[in-house]
Amino acid sequence: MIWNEEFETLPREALEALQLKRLRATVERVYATVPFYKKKFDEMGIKPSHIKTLKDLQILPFTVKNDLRDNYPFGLFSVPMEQVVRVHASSGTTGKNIVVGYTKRDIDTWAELIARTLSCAGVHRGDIVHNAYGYGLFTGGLGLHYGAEKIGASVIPISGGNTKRQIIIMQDFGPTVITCTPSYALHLAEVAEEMGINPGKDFKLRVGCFGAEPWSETMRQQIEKKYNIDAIDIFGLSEVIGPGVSSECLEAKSGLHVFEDHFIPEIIDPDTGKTLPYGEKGELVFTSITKEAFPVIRYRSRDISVLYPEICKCGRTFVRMQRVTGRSDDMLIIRGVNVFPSQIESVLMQIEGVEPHYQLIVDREGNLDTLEVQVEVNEKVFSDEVKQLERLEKRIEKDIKELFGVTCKCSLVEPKSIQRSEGKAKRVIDKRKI
Ligand code: DLL
Repeated sequence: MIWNEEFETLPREALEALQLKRLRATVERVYATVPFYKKKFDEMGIKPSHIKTLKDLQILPFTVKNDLRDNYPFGLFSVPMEQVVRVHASSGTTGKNIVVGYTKRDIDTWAELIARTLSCAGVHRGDIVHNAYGYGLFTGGLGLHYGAEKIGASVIPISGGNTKRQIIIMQDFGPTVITCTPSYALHLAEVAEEMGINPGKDFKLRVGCFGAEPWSETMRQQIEKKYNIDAIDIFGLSEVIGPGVSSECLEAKSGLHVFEDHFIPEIIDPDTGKTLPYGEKGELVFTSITKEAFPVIRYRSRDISVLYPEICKCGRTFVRMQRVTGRSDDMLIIRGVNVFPSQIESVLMQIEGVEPHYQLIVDREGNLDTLEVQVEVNEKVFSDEVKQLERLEKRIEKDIKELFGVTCKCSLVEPKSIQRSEGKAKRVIDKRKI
């Protein structure tokens, strides 16, 4: 089912003409209203009038996560705050969040994009959507919410957590659609089974839209089998809009359609920054071409994928991206929360007696991610009583939870016990098999 036939099936030529018109308007807009872009363009001798074809996008500079941090909180907004009706935030590379904003029209655009996403999965009016993405600063909960309402579905805004209650509600309210991270879906199924409930028989679910973290074909099969549903991959990132950047379709389940009338995707070589042709693997870069409050020019997502242009059997003409297989930076996604090792480090380094030698061990127990923070302490602290050390561990766990919302186990270890590296320190040991 296609939500917006007019745009989602545009012939390539017409689509490209529309993209160029919108791109030029966006470039003019950021040059005129965002000092960061004006300065960057001026330094490179670029004027908005230089954008004459879509290929000219490649002369524009990249935008990276640090640019958002440097302009924290509202420095990259392209409209005065009076026109910003919503803000969301996501994790930056250090302790500070990065902040994004939306005008009323942006919120409408976003709802349209989620309506398309849900329609890709065959969701329609009359469906009941159990939305277990987190509500709040994270874009998942509210993002899905507005789009589900737009198509006329009934939304259960359950948010994340409180798993047993979620299961009771799923039994009683009979949702036909579930939206959450894929790992949480598996966890929910496991808890349901422990409660004597068979997720494949006792729920009315028909389909699920899963994203916000990497997952594999194997996980798809597990989810589909356990719940007896179709599992659809949905993708997005806060900096670009949130969920609603691309989605798989139910017909093909083969690659995610990028909503190209709103975002222009590129694949680049993460080392050289060179744009790569369709079919080659590299880092996804997005330029927004309709956003008002927070337009982004060539935003480097750090997500690794491939773009392929073959027209899909569902009839959508948009280019597809392969499911995201990894990242070109060290960002971890732990239970749906984005975490950089540098953020954890900034917490550790504020504590007296803690040494700058640490390791993050990420694993999956059952279907839930676990994080262990192993950190060295100096001789003096290490010779303290066990109770003292335990107190310090608890404090670090609490600080990390409060600052980033991630539950972890902290283990203080003996001085010089963490393996030293000769080159780049190996901070992360990711044992998850997804
Ligand atoms: O995770 C937006 C979202 C919410 C997408 C709900 C889908 C569903 P951020 O918190 O800014 O936004 O995190 C964005 O999450 O750069 C990817 O690394 C990862 N990611 C998102 N969707 C997928 C997916 C939301 N389907 C970062 N597969 C992105 C793999 C994903 N990784």
